[in-house]
Amino acid sequence: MRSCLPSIAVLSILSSRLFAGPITVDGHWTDWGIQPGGGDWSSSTGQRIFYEDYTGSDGGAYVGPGWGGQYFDVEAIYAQRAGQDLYFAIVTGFDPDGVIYLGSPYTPGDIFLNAGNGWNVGIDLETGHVFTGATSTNPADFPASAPFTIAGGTDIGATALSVPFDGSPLVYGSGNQTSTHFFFEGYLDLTRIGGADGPVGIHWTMSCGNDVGRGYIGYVEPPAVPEPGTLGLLGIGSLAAAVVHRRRQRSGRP
Ligand SMILES: [Ca+2]
Ligand SMILES: [Ca+2]
Ligand SMILES: [Ca+2]
Repeated sequence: MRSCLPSIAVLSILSSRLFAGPITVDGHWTDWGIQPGGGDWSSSTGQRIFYEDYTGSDGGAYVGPGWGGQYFDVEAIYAQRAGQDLYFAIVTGFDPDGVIYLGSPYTPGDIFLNAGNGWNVGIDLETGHVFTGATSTNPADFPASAPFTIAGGTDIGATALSVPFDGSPLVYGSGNQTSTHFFFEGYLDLTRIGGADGPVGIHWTMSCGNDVGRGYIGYVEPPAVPEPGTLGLLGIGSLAAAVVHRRRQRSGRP
């Protein structure tokens, strides 16, 4: 017979997944509380772990370590973490469908994580598949912006990822080129890659490596959620202690 109540195990899984209720991997940045018009891409949910926004209007300007202005600008990376639950988001002026610049094509890289052993966890930007022990390619022009794309590793299956391929950029402000942005958003259960009790890095760049985004989020203790079974035991425990205390009082013992 099916029980009407889910088991404790199911409840604890649900509670660990529900901690970040405000974040939905849907390609929209409103749940992060991002206010691009505020000027510094700050967020009210999670942490902005990388910020380097080129704000000029020159399409060929220096973004560091290369050039290309807003078309190549990696602007901000966000993360929200509780224990092994990691949400992340990237804002960039680089179109994930690719950019043709001065007649040359440029393509977006995959997302890489460093869970304490180097940038060896890759998330395929197109499929969302996660690779452990990932090897990688370098960007063509600025190898220091590596890693670029996943070259090999163990495919452990897909995770939630939203990238606006064939999509419209999110636009705010005056509508000129500096107001055009693309928003990537994803989630990973870190236990799938062996877990991480220390900081986790998030990295992204494009085929030339003209700009790169990289930031770290530390371990954040997940909120304590008492399980119904534990509550019951605590109640019984307090009752037993009270009984013992009263007996001791009556017998005059300490
Ligand atoms: Ca969202
Ligand atoms: Ca910018
Ligand atoms: Ca930048």
